[in-house]
Amino acid sequence: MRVNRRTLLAGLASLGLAGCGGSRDRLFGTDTHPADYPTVRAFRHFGDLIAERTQGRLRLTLFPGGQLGAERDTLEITSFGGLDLNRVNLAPLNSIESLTIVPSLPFLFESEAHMRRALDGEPGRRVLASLEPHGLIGLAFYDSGARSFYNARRPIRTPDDLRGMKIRVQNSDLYVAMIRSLGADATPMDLGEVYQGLVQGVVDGAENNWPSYESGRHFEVAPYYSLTNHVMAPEVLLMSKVRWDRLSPADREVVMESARDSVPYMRGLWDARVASAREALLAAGVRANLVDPAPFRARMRPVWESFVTTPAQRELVAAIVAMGEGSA
Ligand code: GTR
Repeated sequence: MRVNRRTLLAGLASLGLAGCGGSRDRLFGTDTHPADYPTVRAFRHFGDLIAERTQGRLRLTLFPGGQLGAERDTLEITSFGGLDLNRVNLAPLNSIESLTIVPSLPFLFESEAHMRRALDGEPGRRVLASLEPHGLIGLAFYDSGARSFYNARRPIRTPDDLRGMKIRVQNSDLYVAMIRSLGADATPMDLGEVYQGLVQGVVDGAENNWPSYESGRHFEVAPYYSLTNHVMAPEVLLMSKVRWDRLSPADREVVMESARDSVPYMRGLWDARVASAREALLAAGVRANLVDPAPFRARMRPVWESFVTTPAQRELVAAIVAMGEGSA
């Protein structure tokens, strides 16, 4: 059953559980994905570590499956203290904090290894720290692999194949610009609306990684999956600063370390899920095709130029590029 989120949040608030003080021991969290998705399983593992390390004093109650709403809405609620913990993609943070645009840039990372290295290192720490003035404590990055295009019409081999198509993107101006630069029409839409959007022809296609393409069952209505691997924007695990500020220094350390310790667990789940989703989808008849990324990458120059504008963003781009295989 779907929980009415207004009622639920009002209920949490009236119980004094949603950011209203006291020495409560519950941590309320949300994730847009269903219970078996790697982000949600890792989130639970994070909660288990916290419970174990506080002898059961701090416990996580997690609402998965988008029960509490789309990422941009739950993000707002989290920054005001109405929710304690949230796992979102970096994209809906792009309009909130400009440094988050950098790891979201198309064709920034040369490989998954490069992405993990950069996010585990100083560049990742810089992005997580940039969220605090917005009421959010960045705890850790989770993997989201690489996103590729899928659609109901034809295989995409060059940007021209996208011409005239309506492509759903996450709620980020960066991705609207990316799609326009490829000659297609961009339609920002919440994840929960994409399946129906594809069925009704509101959009012709979308883009995502193998596990989300499978989990949302989008492959049923958009069976051409073209491996552009154009974006590797990670997932991020967040805590509301309102809640963070009320934790003791010792509990903050527990929360931070438990988040970090859940990352290797998540990566194991992630790699296995990418492999199983790919196998299941190919067996289900998805028509996947390899793509030469060069002409797609070439179209991204003006996008980078208009979205990387501050010295802090430029320094971050340089730091990440310097960690790539090509610069070794
Ligand atoms: C998924 C990601 C979600 C959400 C979704 C989307 O890969 O895990 O957090 O951002 O993509 O496309 O909306």
